[in-house]
Amino acid sequence: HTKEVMPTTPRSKILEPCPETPPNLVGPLHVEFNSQRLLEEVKEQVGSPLLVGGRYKPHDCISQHKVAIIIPFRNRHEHLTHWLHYMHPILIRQQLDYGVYVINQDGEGVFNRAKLMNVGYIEAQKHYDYDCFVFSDVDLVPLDDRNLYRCFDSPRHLAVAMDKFNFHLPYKTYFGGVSSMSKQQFLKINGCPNTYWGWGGEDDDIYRRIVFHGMSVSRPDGVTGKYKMVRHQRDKHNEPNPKNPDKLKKTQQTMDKDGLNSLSYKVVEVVKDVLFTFITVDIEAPA
Ligand code: BGN
Repeated sequence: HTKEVMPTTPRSKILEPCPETPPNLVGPLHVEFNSQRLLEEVKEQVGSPLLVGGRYKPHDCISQHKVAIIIPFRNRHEHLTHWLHYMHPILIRQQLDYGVYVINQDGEGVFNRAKLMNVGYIEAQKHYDYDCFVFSDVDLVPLDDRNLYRCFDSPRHLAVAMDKFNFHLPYKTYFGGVSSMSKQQFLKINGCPNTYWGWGGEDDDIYRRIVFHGMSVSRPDGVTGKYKMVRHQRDKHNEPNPKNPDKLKKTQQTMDKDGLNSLSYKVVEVVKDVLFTFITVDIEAPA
């Protein structure tokens, strides 16, 4: 009496690299910010594929893109909930090996978006060996999932057709909203400036750093690059700073001493949620 031998399916198959073009993208997306969303509901709806800290990697292929998504943040929890609701499914379809880092400016001092971007770049690397950094405003969601949240041969500007600018670039050198840079590209430009307090100009400074270091900016086309912005009132403690336009004239002289190599801050708290890692930082803001 011989035992029947069943053919066995291997438990751990050797994984192949994910394809260059993700196969499950759907193209144009429906996005609306009118409904109230609760973080708990979003967790139930999109949280199950994620690892704690807002981390994910595909299970059926090896992702070619280790991406930290960095969100400069303060007091915009409703926007963050919308962002998470829409972005996690998109990033999963894009087959990224990614993590979401919300960099929360502690206190009520003047806001500094670009310094928070530098902090995100440094802090994310304490969690994983990221090779690509996508910097996104919390109120921007792409209207097409073919707009890839990964890095390219040149620094990339992703938010090229925002609804608030009538689905056009407001000007040719605009670099605001959502952008990506590889580790190598970000190091080359010494990161972002730390000295743009309040609203305006920091994105233009980053654009200039890129150009002054001999690189160009890549972009998706105007259809793929459409974005919807959550409508909101101007934030407190983030007024347009009249000093910023003058600073822009000096980018070339200041960029190699104002940036990653002069960054100083203190981590106040790190909280890992299912949908994101929330890092509160003291960036020594003026009152
Ligand atoms: C520009 C701002 C950008 C902002 C865009 C779009 C400045 C520098 C002064 C010359 N630049 O005017 O930071 O992203 O508008 O709102 O303020």
